[in-house]
Amino acid sequence: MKCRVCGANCKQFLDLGKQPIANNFPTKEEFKSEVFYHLTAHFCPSCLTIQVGEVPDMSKVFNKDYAFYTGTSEYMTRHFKQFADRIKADIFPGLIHDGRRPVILEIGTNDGTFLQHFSSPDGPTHIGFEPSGDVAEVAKSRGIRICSTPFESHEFPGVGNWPTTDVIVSANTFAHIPDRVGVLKNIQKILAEDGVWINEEPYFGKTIDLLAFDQFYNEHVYYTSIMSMAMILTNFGMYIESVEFLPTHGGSIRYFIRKGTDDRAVAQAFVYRTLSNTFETNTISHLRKFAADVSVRIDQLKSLKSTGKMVGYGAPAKMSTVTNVCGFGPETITKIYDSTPAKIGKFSPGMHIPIVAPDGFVDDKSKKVFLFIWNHRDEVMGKQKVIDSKGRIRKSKKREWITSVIG
Ligand code: DWN
Ligand code: SAH
Ligand code: ZN
Repeated sequence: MKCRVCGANCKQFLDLGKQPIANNFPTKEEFKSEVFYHLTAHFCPSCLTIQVGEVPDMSKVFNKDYAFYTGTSEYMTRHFKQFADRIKADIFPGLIHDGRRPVILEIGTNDGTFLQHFSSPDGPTHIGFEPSGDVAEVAKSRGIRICSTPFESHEFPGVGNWPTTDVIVSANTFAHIPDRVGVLKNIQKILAEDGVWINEEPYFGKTIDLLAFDQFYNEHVYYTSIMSMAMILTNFGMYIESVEFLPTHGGSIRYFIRKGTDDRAVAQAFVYRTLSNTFETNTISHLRKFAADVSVRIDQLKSLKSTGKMVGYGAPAKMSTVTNVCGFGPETITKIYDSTPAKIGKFSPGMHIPIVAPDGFVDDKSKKVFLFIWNHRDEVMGKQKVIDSKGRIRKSKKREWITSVIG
């Protein structure tokens, strides 16, 4: 395939076969009309971008039936509150000196878990871009101004008509948009000269360490490395000011990105150096080794089919990749407990495992549980304590918890 960013020929390193749309939970009547695509991953030797091959039509992915709501995790809710507090305390004061209202824009607002902290009438000027209608409605009910056009195709009026934006935030969304060049052009256009774009997403170095092959699915079009980000940003007159590593989604990276060019190259060189000896320096050979290790891991997981039935806990998008790659249907995983109302009563994409409400889990007799939300392990384990009628905490049931990832 040709690289979506620079047009060079890419090298394929991973093939996870035919896959359904990961967040499309069908009803029984919809089994026949499910859309499938071929999930492969590729490396561009020219701009170092890692990306999937085929992506389904985005209107089939991000629409009124989008099933992921950020607010389903208490941990992520706290994470975004802390992030918002930090922007108010540390970032705004450095940018706003004349008492005017700051301007903040979010790409991929979802249910407004982050942007709700900026939506009060006396707060900053804010706007959230969110094309998925159902989650956007929740955001709107929180007083958030929503633009439903995909960010990269929004025609911002010329300078003077759109207030230059002080802070742009994208969390787990930049990697979801195939037209990366379109996103970067619009950011370039609207970001204030001294503004900052803060982008966070799962870090691919961590995905490699954990063998987290389930981070590959149709929504994750790109897999971030600092080197690739730095190279692409240079072409758009931007640079990475600093990075932070976060525990969210199993290991994420947060980039602070500013406008600027050559004189900031020193900062970039520092970033590269801190990451030497990781996959960042030797990409294609590391990627091939990763793919070989993934294949061994998948074979190990497939062998679970012969060791008795299990139940699943959490029905994330990652679950779609695991169940479809390993061939786990209801004969192996009888049901999956998940707290999202939009998923309950439906079936898992492709393999059609029933999704049920989490209440029944406490009485479930299964000894083996496949924890698909390994990234929320602490939060899930915190919920396993059983409180008896006298309010005493009893030990949780002894169960074996299995995950797709290692470690
Ligand atoms: O990048 C993305 C991230 C931000 O979120 C999107 N492409 C889609 C989504 O990825 P995911 O589906 O892998 O996300 P999670 O956060 O791993 O999925 C959480 C799922 O688990 C939800 O369906 C809610 C459910 N859940 C639960 O049943 N019990 C979550 C928790 C914490 C729980 O205790
Ligand atoms: N920021 C949230 C949601 C991440 S899921 C979080 O970190 O939890 C990705 C979100 O991006 C979805 O809500 C999806 O509808 C939205 N999205 C997808 N394509 C987009 C685009 N082109 N422009 C803006 N938002 C987009
Ligand atoms: Zn490229």
